Amino acid sequence: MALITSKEMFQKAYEGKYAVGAFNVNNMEIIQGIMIAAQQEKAPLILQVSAGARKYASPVYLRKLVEAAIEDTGMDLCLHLDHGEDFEICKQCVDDGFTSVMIDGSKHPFEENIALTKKVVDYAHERGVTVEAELGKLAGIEDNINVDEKDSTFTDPDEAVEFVERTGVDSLAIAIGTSHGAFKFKGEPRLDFERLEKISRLLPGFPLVLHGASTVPQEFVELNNQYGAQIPGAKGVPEEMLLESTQYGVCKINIDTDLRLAMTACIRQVFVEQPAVFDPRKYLGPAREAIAKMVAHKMKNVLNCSGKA
Ligand code: PH4
Ligand code: ZN
Repeated sequence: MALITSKEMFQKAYEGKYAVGAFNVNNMEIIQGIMIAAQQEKAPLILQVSAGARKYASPVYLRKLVEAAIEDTGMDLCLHLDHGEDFEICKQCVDDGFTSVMIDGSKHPFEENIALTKKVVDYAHERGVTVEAELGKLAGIEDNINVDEKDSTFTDPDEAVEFVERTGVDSLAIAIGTSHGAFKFKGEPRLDFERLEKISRLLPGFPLVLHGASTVPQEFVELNNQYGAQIPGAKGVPEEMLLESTQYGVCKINIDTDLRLAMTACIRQVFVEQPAVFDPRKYLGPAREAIAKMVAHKMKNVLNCSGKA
């Protein structure tokens, strides 16, 4: 039982044509819910901490909770920094014992993104830590988007090859139409599979990453709205599209919004149906159970990674 890098996980996922779920964690109940599912499904697992989560909880708490999860379950897992925006935060996480970091230089011009990513790769690899980078800008495919707009936003396949070669990065987050949050598509959900297919063909054996990959389960959107939330029209990536992406080198699928939706829906339900309850365990407990059930469903039916740990 230990913290492990993503290296071997991704090799196996690539060959087996499945994806490892990378779940964002912000507190104990979220971690526990995910661990229940991963244990039950015997699934490989990445727990990821964003810069915002790290700031909210203070760097030490989430790391210690993840250590507790490993000790409690005896499972191996990868602890990953999500969207590190500069060298400093990546360095801190490497020094703190994270086994994987993301340097997100996607907002910088190509050459600057390469230089920043390479600096992080050099530091992390010397210390046995794997690195994810990002190329392209996450955005949904609007109905009226034209080819030029798509080319300026989404990941360019030839640039992806050059980027990987020049940085030595271990995995690459690509933009093909997914986006963060609960409102991913105005019209019908669409991903640029042609682009994905080309990137994966040009980078054989190389693991790709999908950010913004929550499915936004309608049962939780409805439950939230039924109990007072105002999130009409929330829409995510259809499960079958995520499953299809695993056929084209996508080895890591990021999920955060779905955890938030499930947790909040359950808490809202308890607050409305049991107004006398004010013991946090009485509303965080059901939220943790809902997360466990939802994550197990994803591992089995969407990521196709049950039994692969
Ligand atoms: N992420 C999650 C980013 C969370 O600052 P923050 O803690 O809000 O950052 O990287 C994803 O790709 C999640 O995608 P999703 O929104 O579709 O779940
Ligand atoms: Zn992301």
